[in-house]
Amino acid sequence: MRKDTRIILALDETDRAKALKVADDVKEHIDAVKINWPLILSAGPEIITQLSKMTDVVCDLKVADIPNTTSLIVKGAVARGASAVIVHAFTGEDSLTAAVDAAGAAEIYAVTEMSHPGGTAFTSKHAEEMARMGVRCGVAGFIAPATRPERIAAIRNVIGSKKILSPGVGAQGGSAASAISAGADHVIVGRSVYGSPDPKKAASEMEKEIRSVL
Ligand code: OMP
Repeated sequence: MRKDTRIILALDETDRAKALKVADDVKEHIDAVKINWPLILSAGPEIITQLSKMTDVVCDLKVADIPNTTSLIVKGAVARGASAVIVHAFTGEDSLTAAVDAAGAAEIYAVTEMSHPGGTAFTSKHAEEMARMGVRCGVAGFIAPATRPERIAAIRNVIGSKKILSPGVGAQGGSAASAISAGADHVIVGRSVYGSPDPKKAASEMEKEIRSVL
């Protein structure tokens, strides 16, 4: 995935035509598109291939399964054109290793704690431990919350030069500039771009905000 604007668009739009239009409108302001179940369930998995012709596609399937099933899911996403797949780290070393092996040249990003308030209830307490395990398993990077920039810094402390993608900016209350300043490589942003009356302008403004702290 390129590292230019530092923005990954979370395309949780459920109207296929609108999703493709938003992606096309903002493509010069983003480094990749991240798609999750809402778009895959409404548009079908071929949307992965279609978007991959426009930009890098991160498949946010948040895989949390046994190694064999994890491997089948990751292979399926990569075969359709995904450049990266997001999996949960709490499943442990065997499942994470299976994901990395199945991805081949594609990247695996592991979630150690989620950005919503519930993310502090259980997994946050073990996030650094899970991040160290992820480094051992060879993941490309981690998902860390823009809603709690101090947690981005904590994860950065234990992962060296691995990448951090940070969701939770805009609609969830986090700031893109704070996330990047805390050590994120990219922010993940959804509603405040695709739900804006002018997605291109919203993405361009976020790009400027990020450039101001680089
Ligand atoms: P907005 O809140 O609309 O900007 O969207 C955020 C996107 O990031 C959604 O697609 C979420 O599923 C995703 N996400 C989080 O919000 N929090 C997390 O902790 C992890 C993710 C993710 O893995 O992408």
